[in-house]
Amino acid sequence: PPVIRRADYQAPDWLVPEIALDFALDPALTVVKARLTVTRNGAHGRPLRLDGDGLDPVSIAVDGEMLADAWRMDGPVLVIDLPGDAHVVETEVRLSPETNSQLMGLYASGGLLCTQCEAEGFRRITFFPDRPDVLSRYHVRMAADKTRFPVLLANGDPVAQGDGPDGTHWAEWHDPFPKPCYLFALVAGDLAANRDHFVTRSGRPVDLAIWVREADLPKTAHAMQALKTSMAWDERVYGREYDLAIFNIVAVADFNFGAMENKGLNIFNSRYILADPDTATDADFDAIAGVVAHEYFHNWSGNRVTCRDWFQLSLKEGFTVFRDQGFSADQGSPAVKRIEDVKMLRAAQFPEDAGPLAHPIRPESYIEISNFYTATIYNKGAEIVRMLHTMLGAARFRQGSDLYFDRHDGEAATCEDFVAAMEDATGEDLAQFRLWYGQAGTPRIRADLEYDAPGGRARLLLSQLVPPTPGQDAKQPMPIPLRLALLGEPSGKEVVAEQLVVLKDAQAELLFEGVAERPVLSINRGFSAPVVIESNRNATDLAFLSANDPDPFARFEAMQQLMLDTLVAGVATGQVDHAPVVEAIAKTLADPALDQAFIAECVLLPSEAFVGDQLLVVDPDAIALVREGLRREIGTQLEKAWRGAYAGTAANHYAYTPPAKGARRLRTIALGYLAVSGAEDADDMAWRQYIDADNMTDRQGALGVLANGHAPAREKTLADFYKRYQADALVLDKWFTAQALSTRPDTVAAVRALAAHPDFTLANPNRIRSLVNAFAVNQRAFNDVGGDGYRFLGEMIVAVDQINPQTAARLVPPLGRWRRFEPVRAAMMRSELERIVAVPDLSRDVYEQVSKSLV
Ligand code: HT7
Ligand code: ZN
Repeated sequence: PPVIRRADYQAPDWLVPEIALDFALDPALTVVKARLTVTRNGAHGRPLRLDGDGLDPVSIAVDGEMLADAWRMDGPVLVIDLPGDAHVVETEVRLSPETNSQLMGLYASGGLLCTQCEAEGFRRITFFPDRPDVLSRYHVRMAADKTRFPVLLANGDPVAQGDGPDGTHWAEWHDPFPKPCYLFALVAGDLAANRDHFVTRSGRPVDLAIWVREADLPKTAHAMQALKTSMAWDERVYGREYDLAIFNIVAVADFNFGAMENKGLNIFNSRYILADPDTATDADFDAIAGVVAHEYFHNWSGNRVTCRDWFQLSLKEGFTVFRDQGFSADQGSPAVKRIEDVKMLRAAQFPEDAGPLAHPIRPESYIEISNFYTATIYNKGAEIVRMLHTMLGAARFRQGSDLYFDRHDGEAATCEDFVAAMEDATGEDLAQFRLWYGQAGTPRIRADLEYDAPGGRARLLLSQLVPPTPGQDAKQPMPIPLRLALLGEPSGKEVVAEQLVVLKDAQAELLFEGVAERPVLSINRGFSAPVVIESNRNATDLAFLSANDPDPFARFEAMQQLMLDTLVAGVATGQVDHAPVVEAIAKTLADPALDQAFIAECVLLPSEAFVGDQLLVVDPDAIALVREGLRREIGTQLEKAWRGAYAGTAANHYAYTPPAKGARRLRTIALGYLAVSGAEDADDMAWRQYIDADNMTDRQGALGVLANGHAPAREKTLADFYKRYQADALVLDKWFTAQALSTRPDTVAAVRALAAHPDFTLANPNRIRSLVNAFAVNQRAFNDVGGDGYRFLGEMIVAVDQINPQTAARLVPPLGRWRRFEPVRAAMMRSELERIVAVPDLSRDVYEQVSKSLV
């Protein structure tokens, strides 16, 4: 398959300032007529090339004349020779939404018809220059059966509607904002709306509606509240107002991603809209608010200012993730939110950056752009924007973002435009900072502190190394903003106050005078740079920081590092010194100044996968043995404290407030430690928690704990859960996931059996993710030494690829980590990849991921 390169970018040959679309909608056969006003862009003689994917032109006309022979197909592309500089081109195509299992373009989901166009789905709907730098004004007419599709929605504002022949009706929508075709959307279906209202700060009224199946209306209140809060937040923090009279959101059950920011008509995976306490966990509620905010914020960072080409994807996604992270931090505990975001980065992005699929946040090439909706583009992209924010400060960053939005409003921009706006608005020299956009790999920072007690001097030696990644052997030093301080031990006071040090060179030395007490280094506070820190801090230093660092992130981090050092040493030597970790956890649990949500984050051990990421050669059995051993010690030695925490977090009734959420999280963690300690009543406690729960968080927590064990309560709970929630697809997903994540040795067999369960289907991406993606992150089960986990995933990749290549391709990375594993597993993983790549008619999506993983 052809490779698309950033360096080959050329401005479009033809622009399309206006497009009128006419849809005769029917799930079996939809007729799409398009009328494009095209203008030649510059002086050239090249023909008009309109992208298509699976389209057959029924008719083509230019300036009202049917064309017989002045067009041709170049593969999927429609090529038309045009004599003048401006023409009207009309095409007609036929689609079959109900057989569109890829969920790109126009497709059917649960009786609805809906679209997904980002990145390149519009070419599956009509012939068009499907690239983000062609911006058009859209006028859309839809007609459909009135009984089956009483609601007809598209971007922008409704302008007319009426009844047609044979029980049909029609509606017309007009979007006054020029937009790239990836932001086009329509929805037709039998939907009900939760309606609300927002008045912008300049006094413009906006009608808000969240469209769902009638029965789901009671589950939309949280999303609506999140939408209104996001709208106000973007006005307050970024000065950005909404710009249309209507903002519609539609929830659909079958969706490849989380949601889509189509102008004025966001389409969501229903899991990021529907919530009530009985069916959604606290994490679900938080994710809903975060995704609703994310899509809303795209109205400026993505829609008003869009991307010039898909290499600039992080321009909108990294920036928008940074914006949604800020929003979520402001809704609850900023410290806990930061910890969650960093955990996510480490779980998803660090391994990507260290593996065969590593790429910079602005990639140089791709085969299939859908493969680049990655943790690197999104989450590392957000970290890079965050570093700008840290280095410039909030006020100057805001000057930069104001200039960026004003300068590029209505345009398709680049990452370079973003950095240039930050530079021009603030006068900061960001020349070296630009390296963050082009260099892949997670920098490793060495930070060693030396103390000369008699002289009262401390010396901090810093160095950085950006590791080689595919296609990038040698790297240049990047600017690394490190918020750091020195804490005096034992007083806990800052003997050197916090400062922002930007490490620009490969090495640097910092000297501190007048240090009267032994200093302990607190570094990368707030995770100010997305790097790995290695330092000469020992277990005593880390334990001290975990109890005293005033920066909450650094405090959490010290505990994580202490645990990690203990586990890594345990894997290497077979000897585990449990005491420092147990003691540090005991102190944290007993600290009355800490809130429960924060304690919960601190007392959890790093995942088995994250421990593996620290090792040169991963042996999952050795890691599991050492980690389980430490968990058991923590459970047993602190049994009384866990019982206290469990009792202290018992709620009388459900509330969705930060303290109540923190209590629920700590409660299930305490239950998990009691279970692993072998406490006799732990299974009963879990069953009681499950059956007495008035919310899904407690219920799912108990189910997760029981799913790991062999108690009779396990089967009883799984059966009860299934019976209660069988009819609710989003909750049934949790039932599949709980089993896929089990630490039991028979999990591979159980997962295989679940894949044959009548409720399992490859047609629904949520269901695939709930079982297969969940299983693939279960380090123990997936890497079962028999190799059947790898075989199962390989079979799934091949099967899903026939139906939905994007979803299949997202299953590949766990196998792509083969080089990191011990030789027996590495060979089995590699041969699974080889088996997949040999399958005939593989999609571009899977081919790219598998072939790159084998190199
Ligand atoms: N911008 C949206 C990306 C998206 C997407 C990408 C590939 C295939 C399907 C998709 N659905 C949505 C989502 C976002 O980042 O807001
Ligand atoms: Zn996004």
